[in-house]
Amino acid sequence: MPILVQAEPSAIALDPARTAVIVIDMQRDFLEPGGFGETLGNDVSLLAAAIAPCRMLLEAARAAGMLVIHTREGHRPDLSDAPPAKVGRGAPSRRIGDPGPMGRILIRGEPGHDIVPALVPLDGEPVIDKPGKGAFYATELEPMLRHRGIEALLLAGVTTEVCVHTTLREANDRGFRCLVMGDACASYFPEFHRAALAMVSAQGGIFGWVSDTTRLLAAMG
Ligand code: C5J
Repeated sequence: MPILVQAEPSAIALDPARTAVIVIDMQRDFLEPGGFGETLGNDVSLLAAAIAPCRMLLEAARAAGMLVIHTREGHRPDLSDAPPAKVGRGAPSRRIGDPGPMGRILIRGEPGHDIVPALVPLDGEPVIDKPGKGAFYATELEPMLRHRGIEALLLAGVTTEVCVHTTLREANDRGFRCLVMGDACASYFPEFHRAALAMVSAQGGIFGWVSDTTRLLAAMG
């Protein structure tokens, strides 16, 4: 049964059976002290605002039987999938692969790579491990969506202007309709968060639609 979600720039009709929720990179490495985000000089506490809305989104999606997918940004322990340009840039306090208080920074299998406890995936929910910012690059996400007949995506997670936006742009070019859940996204830079959301719905929805969990839940009844 289709639902109509109020959004910018206009309401969007969604068929829950053909819509997937993608929760992007809600990992300890980005949200907790001692991880990748903090090594870059960020105040990681700013991302906590997205946790409760992501949880509401997950609960609503699961209750409606929607496909839920989680992503994690990170690299193989031998760094063979980590571009030297990514590992070497900037002047972080610790580089990707260096030891830190939550294990090696941004490395698969380390505690920092885990999704935060409040949003742990349920058994059976796919988790996409991605080496890049976009969830489509070098992953099996696209066939996973196509095999299930998915045509629309609800996007949430961190950070709004980096991994959420990169995934949104990749999805948009692949023909998926994208609805960004604004309150379920967050950035270390509140002004980037606002601008990133505005970019989605500007020009009649150049990349898609923007809404929030309050309006989604109202639509889902
Ligand atoms: C970043 C991400 N910000 N998940 N990654 O490096 O947005």
